[in-house]
Amino acid sequence: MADYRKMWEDLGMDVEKHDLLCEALPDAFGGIYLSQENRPEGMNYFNFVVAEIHGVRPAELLEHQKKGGKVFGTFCVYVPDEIIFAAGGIATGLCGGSQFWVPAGEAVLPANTCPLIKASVGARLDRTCPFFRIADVYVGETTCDGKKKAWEILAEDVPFHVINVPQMKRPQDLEAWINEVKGFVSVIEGYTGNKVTGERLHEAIVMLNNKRRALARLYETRKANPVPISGKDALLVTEIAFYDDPSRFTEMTNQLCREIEDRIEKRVGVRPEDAPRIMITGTPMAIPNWKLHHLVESAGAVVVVEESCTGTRYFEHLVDEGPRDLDGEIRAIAERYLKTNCACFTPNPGRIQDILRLAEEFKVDGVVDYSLQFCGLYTTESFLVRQEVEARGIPFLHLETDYSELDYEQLRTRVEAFLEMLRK
Ligand code: BJ8
Repeated sequence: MADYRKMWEDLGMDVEKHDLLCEALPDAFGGIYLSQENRPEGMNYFNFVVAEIHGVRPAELLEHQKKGGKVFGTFCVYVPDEIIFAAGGIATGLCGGSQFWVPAGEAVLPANTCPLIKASVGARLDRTCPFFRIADVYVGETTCDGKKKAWEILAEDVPFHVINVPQMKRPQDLEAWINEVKGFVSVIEGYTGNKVTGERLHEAIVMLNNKRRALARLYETRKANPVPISGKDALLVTEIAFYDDPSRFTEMTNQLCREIEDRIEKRVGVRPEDAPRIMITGTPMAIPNWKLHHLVESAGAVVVVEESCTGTRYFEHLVDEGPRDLDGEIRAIAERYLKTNCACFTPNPGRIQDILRLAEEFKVDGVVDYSLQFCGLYTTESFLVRQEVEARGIPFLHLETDYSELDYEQLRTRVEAFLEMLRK
């Protein structure tokens, strides 16, 4: 990584502690990613983004701020980024995916809190992540209890806005959600000092729809056999989508897709045709959480699809580009976002239908259901997911884990036994 020390110091970061994080990343990334064989050339851009993860993009965000722009840090795919971009702001994902930040989170949160929340709080309080330092305003949501309470702690340290996400999907919930999104427009206008016009919102809708289209195109290639790109690589692209410049990300992903589509024509794959095809469903995997994909793919299988917020939930469904007036656009945004099937909704049959549909479309041999430890929502929903998946004759494995490496060998044994069963 180039020398960004001065930038980090100016951001008030604990640079010495941050050095420890920077030292660990190249080895982890090298071992998990760069050691893969036959990777598409187009992954070089995404490798570069990781290599410069706390440098290039933070510098761009600071440049934006120097010109008077605001940066909004978000933690959930329910935050309508369109509105932030339409107001001349930049939205950037802040979810923590590293064990490095967990202890600082545990200093203020109960230990039995999900690691994503602990790492997110820890990254802020530890002052070891530039993204958490740069964001002018954090935008949280009311999806789970752990997050709701964590926001109150973070709000002592940084300006915070919480979006009220409904817990059901009845017509009255949609109307309440439309109002919430409308209120969000005013909040963002207040912070940026810019008006969200119908025209600017339309541009932002198209820009972010194009990002979704590029991701959908990437996932489409994973239906091929042999699979032309590893699950690890596809996951990395999706994780980077949360904080890269949206237009550049779309361009680089489309470029990667062109190469992979060419691979499909030439029947070039990253695994033999008989490698078990795995769907991973459940909680999101924030960068650098590559643990489960690495386990599954090191055991000779290939992850072909993720039904998660770092997967299909992030890009499925476009915002209707038809309406050109503000009210119509806000309604279209609210409708699109409410189609996301998070386990915070009750009931949540749409998620199970999605899993069954994706299992068929991607011809999966087995489903691995992944819950971050202490996530009551996804761990509880697992019971119904298992019932429906197994009723279709699809083998199912539920795993609950955190960000540490402590259970790695235990998980490996379970994953290998599951794959062994699929091969019989
Ligand atoms: S829409 S999945 S991004 S809330 S894993 S913090 S739910 S205890 S991340 Fe999520 Fe939005 Fe839903 Fe998606 Fe809580 Fe569970 Fe932790 Fe979670």
